[in-house]
Amino acid sequence: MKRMILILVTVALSVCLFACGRPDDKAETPTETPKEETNMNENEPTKQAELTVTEAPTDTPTPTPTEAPKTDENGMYLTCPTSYLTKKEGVSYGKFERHTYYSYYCNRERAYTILLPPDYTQDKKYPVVYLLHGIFGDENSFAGDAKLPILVGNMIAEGLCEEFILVCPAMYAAGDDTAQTPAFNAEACIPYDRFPKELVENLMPHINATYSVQEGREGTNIGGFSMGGRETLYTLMLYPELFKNVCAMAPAPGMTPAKDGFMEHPGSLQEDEVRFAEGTVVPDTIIICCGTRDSVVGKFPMGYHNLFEKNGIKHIWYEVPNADHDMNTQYSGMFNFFQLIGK
Ligand code: FER
Repeated sequence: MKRMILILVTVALSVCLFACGRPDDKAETPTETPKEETNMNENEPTKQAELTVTEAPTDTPTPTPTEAPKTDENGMYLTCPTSYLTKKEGVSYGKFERHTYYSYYCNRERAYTILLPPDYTQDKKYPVVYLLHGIFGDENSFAGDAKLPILVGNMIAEGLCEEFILVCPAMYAAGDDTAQTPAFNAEACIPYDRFPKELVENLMPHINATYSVQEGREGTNIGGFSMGGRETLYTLMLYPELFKNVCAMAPAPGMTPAKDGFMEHPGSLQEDEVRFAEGTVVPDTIIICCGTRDSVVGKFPMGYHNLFEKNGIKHIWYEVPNADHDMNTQYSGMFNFFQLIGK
């Protein structure tokens, strides 16, 4: 028996040492495409394992599972409580479906995935969240994350947000069938910058016509991660009056002129253009967040925050402690963002 316990303790210690002792290989800016670094298929187990779990020191009482997580002065949860990412008995969870719609802007069928509320019914009108993936991703990027329906299901079940429809488009809106070429150059960014128009003129009307949607600003929200965060901000600047809530998680550089280790960005807008004309109806809440040690977009998200502040765009900025360009940042952002839906 003793031997058994010894073996168990040794195995547990080894696992812990291995997990904790992984070299921090993301401390430097990658020189290649960030595909591997950024974990575009967000359900990769290693990233899930990196979710911050705050352990109580041994000399304090064990916290109850419902212990309130840390919020900042704006009420933002710095990390997503792990309990929301765990399946619970008695809670129903939705399943992503994949569908297509016709784009008159791109002259072809384009795909999206959609997560309907577990008890979806035509008798209700639901708010919609459009969620934009990272660079080189597609409509499957978020749908491939098994934890996302769990997060949404738990938040709805606990009354943290209203039931809503989550739509995950494919952003790369090339005007022809051009295959997506992994490249960091101005030309390869153009199809991403075509997405706001594609969303508003083609995808939104399709979603409104196909599902039981609370149409208009009150029911329309947009968020995204990295390249999706950048295009979220660009969509906000082009169509501020269309959205109730906006959340840019670790937004990539390039909406304004910038240069990083990947490329030089001419800027979809000049810094002076990042402002709203007086009287413009703007979203109730705009969140920008980023991990404190993001090794892909670095301090560019903070740069957007500074620019917004300088140009008088009201928003919330916060940093996710110890998070890289990873799921900690995304779940934290989504946890705060989704709480605004329907409120
Ligand atoms: C860049 C840095 C990061 C960039 C894009 C990214 C197009 C996107 C990263 C991601 O989506 O994870 O300079 O330019």
